[in-house]
Amino acid sequence: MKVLVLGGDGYLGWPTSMHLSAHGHEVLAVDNYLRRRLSREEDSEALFEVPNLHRRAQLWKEKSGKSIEVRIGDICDWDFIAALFGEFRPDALIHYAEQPSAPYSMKNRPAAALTLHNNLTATFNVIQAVHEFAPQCHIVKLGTMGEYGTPNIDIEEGWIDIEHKGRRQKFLFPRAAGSLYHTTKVLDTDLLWFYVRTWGLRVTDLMQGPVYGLETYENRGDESLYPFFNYDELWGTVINRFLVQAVAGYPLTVYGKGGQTRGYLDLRDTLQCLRLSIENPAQAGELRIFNQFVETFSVNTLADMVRASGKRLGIEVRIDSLPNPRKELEEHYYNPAHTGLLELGLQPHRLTPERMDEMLSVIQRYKDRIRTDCIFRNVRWNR
Ligand code: NAD
Ligand code: USQ
Repeated sequence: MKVLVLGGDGYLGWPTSMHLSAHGHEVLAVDNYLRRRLSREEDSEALFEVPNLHRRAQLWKEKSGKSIEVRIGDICDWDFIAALFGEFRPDALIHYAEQPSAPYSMKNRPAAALTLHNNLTATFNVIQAVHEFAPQCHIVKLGTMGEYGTPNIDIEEGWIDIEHKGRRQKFLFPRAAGSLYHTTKVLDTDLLWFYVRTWGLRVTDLMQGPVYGLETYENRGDESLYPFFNYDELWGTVINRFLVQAVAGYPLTVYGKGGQTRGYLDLRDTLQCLRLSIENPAQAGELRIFNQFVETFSVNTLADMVRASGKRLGIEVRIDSLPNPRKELEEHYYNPAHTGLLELGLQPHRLTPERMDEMLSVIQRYKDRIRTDCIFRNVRWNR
């Protein structure tokens, strides 16, 4: 298939581009380096430098013999995205190209405005470009489990049947996001649903939980092909952060009571989920929603798992309980369904002690590069 990967330089986008290329798809990776720019501006750069996207594609070609095409540009710019679709008529596109950090979106008004404008305009332009240039193209959009929040009932995969005063209808599952970033994902889903109903687009919206890891089958042992790896408060996700904190001898930053529970997945499973989604497309006029995670953990459990891994590797890991900078439930019910991707063939990788030790060992190689000043900056939701 011809696949457009929007956000192809990102933590998920670059490994996805290689994975699809390895599986015989023709990939065009697009990015405007927004993530690199913002992390530089915030003085919160990744654990190690990575080559630019053109250079990455060259390195991949040398390793695999396969080509990934690259374009640098902003998908919020209509002329750019229109030219892109004029040149490359995709069978499917993966839309990763958003500002993905909840803390960044809550930092101050300009960061909130950037998040709102970038994420919604990007999704709007993708919808318009597909409608105008490639109406059969399957849009695979990254949403987030955080769209649902933490309701006191089981979370279904996107939809819920409601019976009200003797009549029934299927509705989008109620959403209650916990940050402005997460709210942009709710709004994206509404935009997609509107245009699915109106124009008959084919869309898969993937409600993904926090991802962990660095190595995939395509980059294993080859550091030049690693994705960038953030561990700071703004851009790092919790497991990746805890691994780096453990190596740095920095007490693990558990926010509040630590009972916050989320659905997590290995980077390698993100790649499988994306490939399975594009190889088994949604129907025209369908908004298909999958909950994309493998296992649920509380923050406390994750901290204990990292401490146990440290012990096996001879690292003493301390755990700290910090006043929670976020506004979220710290003890709650959490039971989301997640069967759709398993039914498509997902073979999950679990967060075993071996996997934890393997990741911790990789991070140990970069111990000297860790900057402890960006680990906790206390971006507060109630500022
Ligand atoms: P990322 O920031 O590393 O990747 C996003 C990429 O998109 C970046 O390289 C960025 O420069 C690019 N981008 C942003 N706006 C753009 C624009 N207007 N034009 C062109 N390129 C643009 O983030 P990620 O962690 O790889 O996440 C990818 C997607 O998956 C995001 O939409 C995120 O919300 C979602 N997601 C991520 C996780 C996770 O744990 N990493 C979990 C759930 C959902
Ligand atoms: N947490 C801590 N200590 C930390 C960091 C986080 O206790 O040092 C807690 C948070 O308070 C939260 C949980 O760990 O309860 C997860 O936090 P996170 O930073 O890993 O995840 P989040 O901010 O929700 O965002 C990440 C990605 C985002 C994606 C989301 C999926 O950055 O792009 O959408 O995970 S989900 O969480 O399911 O909405």
